Amino acid sequence: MAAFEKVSLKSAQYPKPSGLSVPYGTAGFRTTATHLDHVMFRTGLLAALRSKNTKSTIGVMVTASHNPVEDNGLKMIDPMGEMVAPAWEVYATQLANAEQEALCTVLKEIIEKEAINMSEPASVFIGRDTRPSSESLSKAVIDGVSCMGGHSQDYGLVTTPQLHFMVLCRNTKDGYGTATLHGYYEKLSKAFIELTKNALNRTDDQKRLLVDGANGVGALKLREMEAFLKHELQVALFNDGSSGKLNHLCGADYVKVHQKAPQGMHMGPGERCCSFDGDADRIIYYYNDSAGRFHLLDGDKMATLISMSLKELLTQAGLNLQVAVVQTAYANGSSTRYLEDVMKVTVCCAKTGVKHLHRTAQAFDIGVYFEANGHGTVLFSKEAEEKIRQLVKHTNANDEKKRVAKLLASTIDLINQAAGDSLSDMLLIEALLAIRGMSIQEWDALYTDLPNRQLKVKVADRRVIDTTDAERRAVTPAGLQDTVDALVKKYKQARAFVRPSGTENIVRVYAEADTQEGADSLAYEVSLAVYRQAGGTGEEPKPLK
Ligand code: G16
Repeated sequence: MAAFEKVSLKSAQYPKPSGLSVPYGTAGFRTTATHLDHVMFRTGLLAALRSKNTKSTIGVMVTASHNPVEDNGLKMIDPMGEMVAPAWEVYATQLANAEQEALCTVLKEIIEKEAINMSEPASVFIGRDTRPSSESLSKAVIDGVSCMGGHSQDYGLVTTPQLHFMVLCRNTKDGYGTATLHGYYEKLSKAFIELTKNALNRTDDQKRLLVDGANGVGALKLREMEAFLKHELQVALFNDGSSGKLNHLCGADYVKVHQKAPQGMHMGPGERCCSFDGDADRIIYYYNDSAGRFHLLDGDKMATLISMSLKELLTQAGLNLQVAVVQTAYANGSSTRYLEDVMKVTVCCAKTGVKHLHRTAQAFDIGVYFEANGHGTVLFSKEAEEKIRQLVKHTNANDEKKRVAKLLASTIDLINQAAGDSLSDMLLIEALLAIRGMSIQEWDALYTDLPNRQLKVKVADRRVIDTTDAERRAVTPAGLQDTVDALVKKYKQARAFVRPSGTENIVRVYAEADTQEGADSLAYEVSLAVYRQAGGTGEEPKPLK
């Protein structure tokens, strides 16, 4: 077959470094950029196969998101804009790690197993972040697609969720949107302006938002979108990439993990601020109070505000639809208690990784899913969306119910249901706060987070840690969970867990307790246990100062 000859020839340009093995992790492949040429080329091959297999357009986003600028990676996007199906993650890993001579055999095995009709056309959308390595790596993906006789559309610099949006638009017949950047900005901005019309007497101060662009692609795209927002949001943009380094001392991950403001942000007391991550699929809010104390409003707080607002609107509209919230083990204990006990919302816990949360959220009329790190969105079932849109059109419904149904319909239009999206989530939070006439301080006061701490531990092989119960308990190495359990008992209102990261070569430790000293000390003690019982390397963890 001509395609395989081409693959053999072309793959020589993208040789696999011998002995190198890269897994498809929490959100795709991710490692040092210089190790990725062959992975990109081979994923291009696979994306073309997935396209033939699903008779749909597939996406490949070249990014390493929150990782340092030296890293890179990619995320594969399935037809409905969601993360690629688990079976194809396995194929991606097999293909990426096949030795050069075995490449065509592995390809043929996948084709056979999935009964792929090779005469089908293939279409792949490609995007990339602002890393210096991203452009050439995306060319390798395009080469892979073309070897399989596929057609690529290269969107160039886009945020990850923008590419998810393009893929979803292309594959839906019912007009989810137009698969262009213009279509994306127009859809979101129109919905945002519709919603904020309901917020009367908004002052310029209330419209002002300070944004940390993580020196990444999100900053560029926010600048492009501003013109569409018609001054309904007045953005002061910091870390826009013009001088600083991507994700360095800034961005959503830095702010969340270090629980402090990013560098280069000039925050006045009480000013509403937010940070994107490197590919703009996460967002974190925060402010300094008048005493200069830093307050973080993370994914849990966003899920709370969004689900609370949706529940109230549904009640006002007289619509009986179930709202559920999906979290992960990182969700602050206070948020789960507030959602369950005060708001009476169904709460589910999924494994880390948006792909897991997304699937869990699909089971509900309205599934609000957020990781504490700020990655999340809202999914509306077809039936839920239909009920809302019908009420808007319903001639006999009373005016107030119709007005509320319109608010809900605009909310649906504002949300990027394909993926967590910094731009879309930011506009949603801004619109909800405006409509509710709620300040960031009032939002923050809904509940008080339990003090918590996240740490990273370096080990020789992070795969020695295996977990269960949505990653809340370690099954291996033997004895580690017993140690964690014993440590947790020493502290009040405490909880801790360990899990191997799927994006960085480390083990993550999370601890919470009734005081910050307690959370810090528990996190340190658990880190030490990981270091000692799971093959730690480098320096032993030290107590936090
Ligand atoms: C990715 C995933 C997130 C996950 C994060 C950290 O985020 O999309 O779902 O929470 O990695 O994962 P881990 O703890 O396994 O390293 P991003 O924004 O880096 O793509």
